[in-house]
Amino acid sequence: MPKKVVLLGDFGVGKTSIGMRLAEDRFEETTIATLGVAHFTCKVAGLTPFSAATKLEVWDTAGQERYRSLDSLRLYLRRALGAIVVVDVTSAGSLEAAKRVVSQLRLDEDCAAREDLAIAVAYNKCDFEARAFDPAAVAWTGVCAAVETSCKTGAGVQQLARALVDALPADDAAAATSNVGLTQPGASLTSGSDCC
Ligand SMILES: Nc1nc2c(ncn2[C@@H]2O[C@H](COP(=O)(O)OP(=O)(O)OP(=O)(O)O)[C@@H](O)[C@H]2O)c(=O)[nH]1
Ligand SMILES: [Mg+2]
Repeated sequence: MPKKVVLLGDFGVGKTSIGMRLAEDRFEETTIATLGVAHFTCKVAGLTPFSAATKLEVWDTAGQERYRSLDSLRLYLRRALGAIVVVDVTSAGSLEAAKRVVSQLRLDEDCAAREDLAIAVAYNKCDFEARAFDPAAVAWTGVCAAVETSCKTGAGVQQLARALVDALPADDAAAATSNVGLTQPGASLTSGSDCC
């Protein structure tokens, strides 16, 4: 069974582009803002020589917080074992948004993330020379990896995913049912399509 990983981060930071790189190893200069939820599937081996390739189901949603209620965030996170929080290195606002997301995942019981959810940060668009902040000076707690990535060149994207794979908690039966009570009957997030 594929392991569920969710993409999170401000709008336009490159969440869909990371999914596209992981699943299809391609990049589009022009993308359409995501509405609803889409899925990418891919296989990623961990960083250690002996880690087996892991099939991931990468969930992608809109970055605009106004499109996302707490209920939809709970549904989005349901059964997720890992999260990739994406920051755009040219946008200080996207760093603030990512900080908020990470603390919500770690501290906010209402958002229903697993306590052992593995979180990796992507400092995306690192092909741009102009930086809004110095990624090396940013401190994170509860994050397994923070990697500079460029979906345009492909740099760092596999490395980020491989570090996350190594940190994913076991996909046990308890985890599969841990958030079941949070599902609302008839509620659905899916208006996007499976991409691959
Ligand atoms: N130069 C450069 N452009 C990028 C990179 N990643 C994404 N982009 C561009 O940034 C724009 C937004 O990318 P998306 O992947 O759609 O961003 P998103 O986070 O999914 O956006 P929402 O769905 O609106 O939240 C597109 O024009 C991409 O081509 C990157 O690493 N480098
Ligand atoms: Mg998108």
